[in-house]
Amino acid sequence: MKLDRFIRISIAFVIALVFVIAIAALLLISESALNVWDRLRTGSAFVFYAYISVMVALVVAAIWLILRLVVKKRVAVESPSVPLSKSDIKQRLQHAEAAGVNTSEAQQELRELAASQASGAIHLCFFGEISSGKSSLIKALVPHADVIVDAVGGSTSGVQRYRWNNEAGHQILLTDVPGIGGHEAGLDELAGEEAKRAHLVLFVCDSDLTRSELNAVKNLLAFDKPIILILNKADRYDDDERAMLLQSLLQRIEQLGGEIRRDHVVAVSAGGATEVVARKSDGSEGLAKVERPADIGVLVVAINRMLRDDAVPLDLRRERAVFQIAADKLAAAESEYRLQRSEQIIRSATRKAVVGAMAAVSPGTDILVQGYIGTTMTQELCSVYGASPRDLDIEEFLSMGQSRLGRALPLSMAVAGNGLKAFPGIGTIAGGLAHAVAYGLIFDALGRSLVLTLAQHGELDPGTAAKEFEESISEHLEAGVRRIAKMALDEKTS
Ligand SMILES: Nc1nc2c(ncn2[C@@H]2O[C@H](COP(=O)(O)OP(=O)(O)OP(=O)(O)O)[C@@H](O)[C@H]2O)c(=O)[nH]1
Ligand SMILES: [Mg+2]
Repeated sequence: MKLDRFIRISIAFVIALVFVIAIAALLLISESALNVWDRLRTGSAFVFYAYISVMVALVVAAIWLILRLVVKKRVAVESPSVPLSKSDIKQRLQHAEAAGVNTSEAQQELRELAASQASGAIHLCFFGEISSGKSSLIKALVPHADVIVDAVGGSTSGVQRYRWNNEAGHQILLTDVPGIGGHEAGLDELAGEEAKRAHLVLFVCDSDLTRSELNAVKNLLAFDKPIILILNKADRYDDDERAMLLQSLLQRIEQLGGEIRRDHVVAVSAGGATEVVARKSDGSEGLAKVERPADIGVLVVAINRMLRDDAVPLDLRRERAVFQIAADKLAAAESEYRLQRSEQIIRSATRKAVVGAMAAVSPGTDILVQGYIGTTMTQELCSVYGASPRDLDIEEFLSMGQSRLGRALPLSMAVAGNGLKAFPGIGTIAGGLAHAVAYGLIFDALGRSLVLTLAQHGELDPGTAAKEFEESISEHLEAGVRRIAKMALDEKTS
C-alpha cells in the first residue's frame, strides 16, 4: 500500500515536471519564433523568402521521409478490361526482352498478325466439339478442297486452311481445327488459340450445347470474339425440333451474358455421305454410300452479311484479340523466366549458406538468415518479381523468419541427418556437415516461401511471406534434402 502511494506520488511528480518543461519549451520556442519573425519582417525581402523556402523544403522532406517509413507501397494492379494497344504490347515486349525473357512466341504472334493484315485475307475458323461436322461444312463451301471427313471423331489433327471467295469477292481463309473434347493432349489448346486468332468463329454444334461447349463459347465471348453459332446435322431433326433447338441456343448465349443476333444462329446440313448396309440384287449384303444433300444457304448469307456490315470492327477486334494472345504468351514466358531466375538465386544463396556453415565462418542461423546472404537473396528475388520493398520490409521479413526458426531448426537438423544417411560411405556423420545441410535447407525453404508469396501478391508483405515460411517449412525441408545434402558433400570433397 505504501509502495503504491509512493508510485502515485512519483507519477504525479513526473507529470508536474513534464508540464513545467513543456510550458518552458513552448515559451522558449514561441519567443524565438516571434523574434525570428520580427527580424525577417524588418530584414530584406530576399532573406525573408529564402528563409520561408528552406523551412517549407525541410517540412516537405520530413513528411516524405515519414511516409516512406510508414506507408506501404502498393503494386498497381492492371485492369484487364482495358484493351491492349500496339504500343502497349511492343513496350512490354521490349522491356521483357531487355530483362532476358524469351519473347519469341509472343513476337511470332505479332509477326503473323502483321503478315495476315498485309495479305488482307479474312480468317474464319470452324470450331467446336469433335465430330460436329466442321470439316464437312468446309467441304460443302469449297467442294474441290481435299478435306478429311470421318465418322470416327478426331479426324482433323492439325490446323488446315482453305481459300474461299464469297460472292462479294472477299478473300477468305477457312480454317479447320481439331475438335475439342478429343483424347489427344494439346489439341484443345491448339484449336482454342487458332479460334481466338480468327476474325470470325463459326462455332459448330450438332445438338443443344454441352457443358464443355458452353465453356468454350464463354471463353470466346470473354475475348470479344464475333461468333456465328451453327447447328449442323439439321437433317436429323424435324421442323419443330429444329426451331426449339435454335431458340435454346439463343437463350444459352444470352445466359452467358453474350450478345448474338438471331440471324447469327443458323441450322444447316453439311451434306456428305453415309455408309449403310444394303441388300444387293443377288441377295447378299454389302456397304453402300448414301449421299446427303447439303443445305448451307443460311450460313453463307450470315457470313456475307457479317463481312459486309462489320468488316472494319472485325479487323480491330481480331487485332486486339491477337495482342491479348501475345500478352498472355509473354506473361507465361515471364513467369517461366522468373521461376528459372529464382531457382538460380535460391541455389546460389543455399550454396553460400552451406559453405559458410561448413567453414564455421558464420555460426548460427541468425547471422546467416539476417545477415548478408539472407538480405541479398531477398533483394534479388524481389527484384525478379518486380517488387521494390523498403529495406525495413526486408529486415522485418528476415527477422520474422528468424523468430519462426526455433522449432524448425531441430527438425531441419533431423531431416539433414536423414538425408546424409542416403549417401553411402559417409559413416558416422560429422556434426558440421549436418549443420551445413540444415542451414542450406533453411535457406532453400526461406527462398521458396518468398517466391510463392511474391508470385501471388507481386510485392513483399513481410507478415504473409513469413507465415508462408512457417506453414510450409517442413514440406520444403523434405523436398530439398537430397539436393542440398549432395551440394554439401560436393563442396566438402572439392
Ligand atoms: N447426318 C449428318 N451427318 C453429318 C453432317 N455433317 C457431318 N456429318 C457427319 O459427321 C461425322 C463427322 O464429320 P466431320 O466433318 O469429320 O466432323 P469434324 O467436326 O470435322 O470432326 P473432327 O475433325 O474429328 O473434330 C461424319 O460422319 C459426317 O459424315 C450433316 O449435316 N448431317
Ligand atoms: Mg474435322
